Amino acid sequence: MSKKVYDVIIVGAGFAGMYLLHRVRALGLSARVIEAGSDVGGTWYWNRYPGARCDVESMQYSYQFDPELQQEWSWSERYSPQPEILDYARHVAERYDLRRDIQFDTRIAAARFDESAARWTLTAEDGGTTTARFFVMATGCLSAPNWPQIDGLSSFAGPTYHTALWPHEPVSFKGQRVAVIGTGSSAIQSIPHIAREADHLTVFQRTANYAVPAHNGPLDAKLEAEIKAHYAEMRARAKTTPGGLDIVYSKDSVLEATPEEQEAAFERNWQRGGLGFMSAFGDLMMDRKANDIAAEFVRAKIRALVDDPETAEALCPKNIIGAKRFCVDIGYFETYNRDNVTLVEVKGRPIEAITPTSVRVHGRDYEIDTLVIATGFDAMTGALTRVDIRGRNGAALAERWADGPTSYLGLAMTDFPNLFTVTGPGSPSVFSNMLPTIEQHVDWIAGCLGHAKAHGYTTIEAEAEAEKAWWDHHQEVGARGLKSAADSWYLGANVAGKARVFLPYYGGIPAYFRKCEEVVANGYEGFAFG
Ligand code: N01
Repeated sequence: MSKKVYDVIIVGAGFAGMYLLHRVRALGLSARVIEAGSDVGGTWYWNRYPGARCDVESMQYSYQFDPELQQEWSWSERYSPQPEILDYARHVAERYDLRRDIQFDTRIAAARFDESAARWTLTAEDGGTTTARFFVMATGCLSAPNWPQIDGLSSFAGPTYHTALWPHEPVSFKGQRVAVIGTGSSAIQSIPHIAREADHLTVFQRTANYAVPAHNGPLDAKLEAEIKAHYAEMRARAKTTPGGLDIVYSKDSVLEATPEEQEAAFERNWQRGGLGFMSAFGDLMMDRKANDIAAEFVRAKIRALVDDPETAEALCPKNIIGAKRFCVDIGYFETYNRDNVTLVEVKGRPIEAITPTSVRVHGRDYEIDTLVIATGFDAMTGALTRVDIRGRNGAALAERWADGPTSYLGLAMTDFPNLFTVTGPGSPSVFSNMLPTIEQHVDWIAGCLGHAKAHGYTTIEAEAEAEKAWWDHHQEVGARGLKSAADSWYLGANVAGKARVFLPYYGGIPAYFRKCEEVVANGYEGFAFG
């Protein structure tokens, strides 16, 4: 019996893979989704550390492709906790009967393009193969965990947990001495929870981070009803902002405002809470002096929240505010007022080693029972380069990207025909509200597949010139202002040996969406069909 050849293979059953499956089915195409986890949900399936929740408000972090789905689902809190988002993903899988086309517990190791047949064959780690005309990597921007390179890490005798690979069984810290390495978003969310449970918590901080309070709480029923009555308008407004969030971005200059006006605008945003803090003025990411004013406002808040002046000073970030990913917290800074929490700075004096029972810094052993690694991800490219993807003439994606990726719109790459990426490098992705951005990419890819079907094309490929022009533009935009001035994962700076290249597109949602629409209106400009 000959093996089935699908029209489309989709790797990943997170929000991107699930919606794409729904869209390609509607085109009458056959599809198979292959997922490494045992269930749908992607990032919300894997990142289940204590305190994990979305930094984007619930009413904005959901699908909008189906108004009925949008109306029938209710969130319980202003910012949804991970278990509720996972329930939502499962609900979507049931509601659209997606599971029958998803193969779980299968991690793809390699993909080969057969030029003569114009097909991709994917090989899983267990040796199983799947073949299709088109292949979409819907593997997420933050899904390849980054482990720190610290001597002796594997020698630690107690349990070691990575925030991005958290066990499905409950983890108890009761009676334990716990270490957390890292102070990014995942650590900032989990540290208050771990501190409440553990005997003692030691946090190893390399770079202090800016965080603004979430002011989380039960979702206001009146607000929910109001948004639901005008959902489409809110979604449309969000698409006019750089980050795809329904937030009013001021164009005013902080440098032209009086100290009282500055204070009032920052205080308003601090009290509102969440990711929109930097919307207070228009020049905060353009000018170092302007940026310093916002940074100093947050530092003053940290000094007021933390009792011990030395700890408070250590928790005050000294770098550019907003260059690294902004954090949203629930009681993070106050956690350092607890007697059972110690902050150890490791900037300029890195962790020397992990021994079977301790973390060693500057000759001192901090004895611990449990180790929590919160060191983030090989962002944007890791999930793509960890699969051995070979396109035309055996071109290897990982080799092609050794000095940094290139891509046309974060959607497709020259020499890799019929391969699409959802929210790939060169698209706004992590600079925006991910769910609407995912929907835009999926809609674009589905439209392109529909176009190929209608015209009987068997290959689609990004043209080298179009890819280069987009990438040059993307790098030029990324270099504007202050965003590229810090060693962030946006530039690959958090992974040893990774090329330093600006990864997400910084030109904003409106410009990017417009460009994607123009490409279609101009007959898929920059793509070759065969
Ligand atoms: O990872 P990170 P994350 N020794 O890379 C430190 C998204 N997210 O998992 O800054 C000591 O931000 C490192 O220090 P430094 C969100 O987009 C979303 O927290 O490199 N420390 C840093 O402090 C976020 O940005 C939500 O000097 C070491 C930390 O580890 C992204 O995921 C929730 C070290 C890593 O921070 C990643 O966040 C959570 C070493 N050897 C996350 N190596 C939502 O709400 C690294 N570090 C949707």
